[in-house]
Amino acid sequence: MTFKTTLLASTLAIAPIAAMAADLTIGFSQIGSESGWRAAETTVTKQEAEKRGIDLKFADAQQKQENQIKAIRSFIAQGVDAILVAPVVATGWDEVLEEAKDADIPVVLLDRTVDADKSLYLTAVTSDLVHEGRVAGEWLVSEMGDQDCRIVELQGTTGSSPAIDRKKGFEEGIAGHDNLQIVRSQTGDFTRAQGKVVMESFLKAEGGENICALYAHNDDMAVGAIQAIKEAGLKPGEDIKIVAIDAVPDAHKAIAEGEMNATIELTPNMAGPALDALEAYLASGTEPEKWIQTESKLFTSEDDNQAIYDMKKDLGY
Ligand code: GZL
Repeated sequence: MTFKTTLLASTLAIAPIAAMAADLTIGFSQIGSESGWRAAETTVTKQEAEKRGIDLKFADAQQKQENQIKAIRSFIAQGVDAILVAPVVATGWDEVLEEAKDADIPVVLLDRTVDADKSLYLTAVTSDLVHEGRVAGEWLVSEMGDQDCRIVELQGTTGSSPAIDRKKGFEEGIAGHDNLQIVRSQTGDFTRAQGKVVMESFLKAEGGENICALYAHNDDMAVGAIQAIKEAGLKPGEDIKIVAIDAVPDAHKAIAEGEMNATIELTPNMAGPALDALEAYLASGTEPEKWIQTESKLFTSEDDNQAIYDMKKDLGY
């Protein structure tokens, strides 16, 4: 074939996919807006859909699984081309995912996983949640050396895959270092408000002087806890070391101001890889890997956190 024919053929080949994307209607069952990171994920998902000319049907579940299941059933009834789900908890999805499969509607999981047969969803776009927890634990090991350190832990939403896996990873990260002990661990439901309330209860129960470090499963709970630590007359980031996950702008700001020590970045752009996989699948049946993994990066006071804050602050968090 001549170059010209090849170019024409390849152009024609792209056209249907582009047309396919423009004709797509995709339902998105979002957990809610419990954290700055979640708000950014929603913003980016809408941007990614708009870039592709996709008609995105958005449903906010206010962190309730029954609302997500209702939304998925509504998307199925509307006959959408595909469904995105950020599953609030890991269990209880088999029935509704079977219904989507029976309707021949592919489902892609965003940022969290489910305890269901992998045949019930096309792919899951998530970070390595265990790795994130391990990096947090290993950072604290490097920070504390041989010093004794009584740790309190703010867990994410009970039963969610990030809460389960980030706890597991952190415990792996500190394993073998008996000078590091988790003395309190409780859910703060990934929110600033609950992070503050639970940290206040930790301070009251343990005595602030007896707490060396806080590990929070997300930055929003850490930011709430920072307020509680200050109100207890202690210096967050100094009297109590703080490590969390997400790398939202306010975490970079807190690190720049010496009130927090480390965070692990979670990209809010899960939708880009998800929509790319869906377009390839719907246009030509290309089956993606069951797990599309996003990167995780550790940020500490050695990074230019003010500059990163300035860059991230307008990204929809
Ligand atoms: C993790 C994601 C978590 C974020 C929180 O993949 O599901 O949910 O870390 C959010 O900020 O609430």
